[in-house]
Amino acid sequence: MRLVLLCLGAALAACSSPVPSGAAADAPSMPDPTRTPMSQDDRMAWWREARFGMFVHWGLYAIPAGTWNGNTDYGEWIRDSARIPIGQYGSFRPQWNPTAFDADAWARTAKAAGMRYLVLTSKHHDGFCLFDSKETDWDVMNTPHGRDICKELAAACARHGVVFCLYHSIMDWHHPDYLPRRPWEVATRSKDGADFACFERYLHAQVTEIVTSYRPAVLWFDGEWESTWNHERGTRLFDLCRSLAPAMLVNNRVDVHRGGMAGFSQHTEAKGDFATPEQEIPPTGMPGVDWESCMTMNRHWGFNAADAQWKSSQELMRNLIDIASKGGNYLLNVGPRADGSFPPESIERLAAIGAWMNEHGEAIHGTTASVFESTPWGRCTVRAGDATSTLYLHVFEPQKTRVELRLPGLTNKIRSVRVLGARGEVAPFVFSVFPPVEFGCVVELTDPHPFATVVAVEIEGRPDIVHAPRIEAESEHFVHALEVTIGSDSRTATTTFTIDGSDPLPTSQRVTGDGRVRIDSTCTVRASSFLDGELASNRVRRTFTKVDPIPCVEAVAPGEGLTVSQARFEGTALSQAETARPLGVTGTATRIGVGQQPGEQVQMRFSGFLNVPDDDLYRFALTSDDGSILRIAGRTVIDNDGLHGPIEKRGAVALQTGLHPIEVSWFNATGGAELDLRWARPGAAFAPIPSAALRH
Ligand code: FHN
Repeated sequence: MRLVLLCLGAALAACSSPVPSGAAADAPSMPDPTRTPMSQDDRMAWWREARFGMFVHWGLYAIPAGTWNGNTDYGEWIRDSARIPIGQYGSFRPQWNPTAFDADAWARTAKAAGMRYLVLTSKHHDGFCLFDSKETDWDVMNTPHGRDICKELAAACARHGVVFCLYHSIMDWHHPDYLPRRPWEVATRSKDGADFACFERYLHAQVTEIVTSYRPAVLWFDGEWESTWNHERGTRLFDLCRSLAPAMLVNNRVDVHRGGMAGFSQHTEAKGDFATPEQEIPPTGMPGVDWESCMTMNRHWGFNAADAQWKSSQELMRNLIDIASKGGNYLLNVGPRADGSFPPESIERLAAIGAWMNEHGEAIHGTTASVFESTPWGRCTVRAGDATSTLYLHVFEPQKTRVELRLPGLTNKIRSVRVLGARGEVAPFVFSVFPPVEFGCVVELTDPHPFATVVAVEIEGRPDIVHAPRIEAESEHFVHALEVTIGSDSRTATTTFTIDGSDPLPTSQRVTGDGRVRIDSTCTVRASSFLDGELASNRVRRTFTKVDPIPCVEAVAPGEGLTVSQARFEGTALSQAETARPLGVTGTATRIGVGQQPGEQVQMRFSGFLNVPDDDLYRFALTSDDGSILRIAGRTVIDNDGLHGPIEKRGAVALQTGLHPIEVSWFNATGGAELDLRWARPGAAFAPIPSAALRH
C-alpha cells in the first residue's frame, strides 16, 4: 500500500477561496417569470441556486387556531376534519382582521434566515383567497381587514430580495362546482347542478389573476389527488401556466403523478418542473430530478396554538444540510397566527438558522449533491467549477475534538483546506492513500458549531471520484442476448472487465465509449477501476442468466381484449380478498386502465390471454393508485399492492411465442385512481400493450 503524505502547509495559505469565506454569496438577481427561458436548466437555475425557501400556510383556519369543540389537534384542514358546515365556517370571514400583519417583517425574517424564496398559500383547500379576486367574494377584500395580502407580500419580497412564489390548491371545499363534496356534508350540501367544467374555468381564471397580478416565480399546486382531477386537466392547467409565464416554475402537483408523500413517480408524461416529497427526505435524493422537500416546524402547517412539538433548530438545520447534500431544496413552513404575526417558536428557530447561514451560507446556496457514497462524519455539498471546485464537509460533531475526515475515491489535487468561521484548525498535513484512492485530513474542532462545522476543501478542476464501476442491464435474465453497460464516472481512472470469471487486471479488456458489452450466454461480469496501474476501487460483479421461455398454452381466444370483473372492495390491499363483494363480469377491455370515473372502494380484475409474438424476455411496468398485481402464466410478475399514490413497479418474464394466461388485479380505496400497464422487449421503450395482443 502506498501512503503519500502531502505537506500542504505553504499551499494551504497560498490559495484564495473561490467564494467569500464566511459571508453568504450575494443573492442572485430576481427571476422574471414572464421571460422565455432558453432551456429547462435556464428556467431552474435560480431555484437550484436557492436551495432554501419559506412556506407560509395562512388563512381563516388560523382564527380557530386548531381548536374546535374541545379538540385541539386541527390545522388548516379544520373545516373538513372538524366537519364545520360551510355556513358556520363562513363566520370566520368577518373575523379576519390581522392587524399585526407586516409583509416587510415576513420578508426580512425569511431573508435573514437565508431563505431565498417564499411560497404563500394564495388559496388553500377551504377556498378562501388571500388576494383580491374578481371571481369570488370569498376573499380577503370582503373582510374588516380588506387588504390584498398577496399584493403586499409580493411587493415586500421584491424590496427585500426574496423571490415571491404562490401555493394554490386545486381542491376547493367552498366553490359550488367543485366535486367531490366532503363525504360528511353530501346530505347537507347537494352536488346537484355542480359542474366541474365550470369549476375548472374558475380555477383557470383565478390562476390567471394571481399570475398576472403578482408574477410569482413558482406556482405551487396542491390538492390534486381527488378523483375529479386527472392528467388531462393537469396538462391544461400546466399549459395555462406556461402560456402566462413561460419561466415560472410549476411543481408536479399540477398533475396526478405526485407518487404520494414520496413526492415523485416515474410516470413519463407527468407535468411539473420539480418533485415534492412532503415531511420526508428521499434517502438517496432523486438523481437527475429537481426536487424540494417541504416540512413543518412542529406538527401542523396551519397555526395550531396547542402544538408544542417543535423540532429543534439543530434538527431543522441538519435537514437543510442533508437535503442540500442530496441535491434538493428545503421548503420550511411557518404557520402565522390569526393576527398576522409569526409564532415566537418559529422566529427563534429561523434566527438560529439564519445565524448559521450567515457564517456558512456558501456551503448551501449554489451547491450541488455530494459526490461521495458515504460520509459517516456528516454530509458533503459541492460547489463545482471547471478550474476549481470546493467540497464542503459538514461535520456533525458538536464536541471539541479532533476528527479525521476521509473522502474515498477523490483523485483531484488539493489546493487548500480551511474551516469556515475559524471554528477549527486543519492539521499541517493531508494524505492520499492508494488503493483505494482516498483523501484524508485531520481537523481540530476548536469551536464546533452545534449544528455543523464546515471544512472547505478546494480542489483543482471538477470533482473526479473513483467509485466502484456500475454493471447495468435491463434484466438479469435473457432469452437470446443481453446488452450490459459497464460504467465508471471517473475521468482519470481506467476501468477493465472480464466475463470469464477471472478478476480484472489493469491489462484486462478496457471499458471504452458507452461501455456497452453484448453477452449471449450465462456469465458473470466482473469490473474494477485502476489508477496508475494500481487498483483504485472495490471489485464489482454481476451474473446474467440465459433462460428458456415459458411454454405457451393451447387455448382458443378469438375475442380481442380481456374480460373485466368488478367488486365492491373495502380493503387496503388486494390480499384482503375477503373484503370484496363481487359484482361479476362487467365487460371486456382492449386496454388495461380504469377509465374516467372508477369511483372509490372498488376492485377490478382483468383476465384472459397475452398473445406473445416471439420467444423473448418481456419487461412490464405497472403503475397504479392504489394497489395492483400482474400475474402471467400463473406467476406474480409485479406486486404493486397496497394503499399508495401513483407508483410504478417493474418486472420481467421469458415467454414463448403464443398465448399465456394473464391477470391484472387493481383496487382503489379513496382519492386518486390510476392503472397503467406497459411492456417492452429488450432494447425497446415501454409502450401500451396493443389490444390485439390481449385475448379472451
Ligand atoms: O393537504 C395539504 C396540506 O394541508 C398541506 O398544504 C400540505 C403541504 O404540502 N399539502 C397537502 C398534503 O399533501
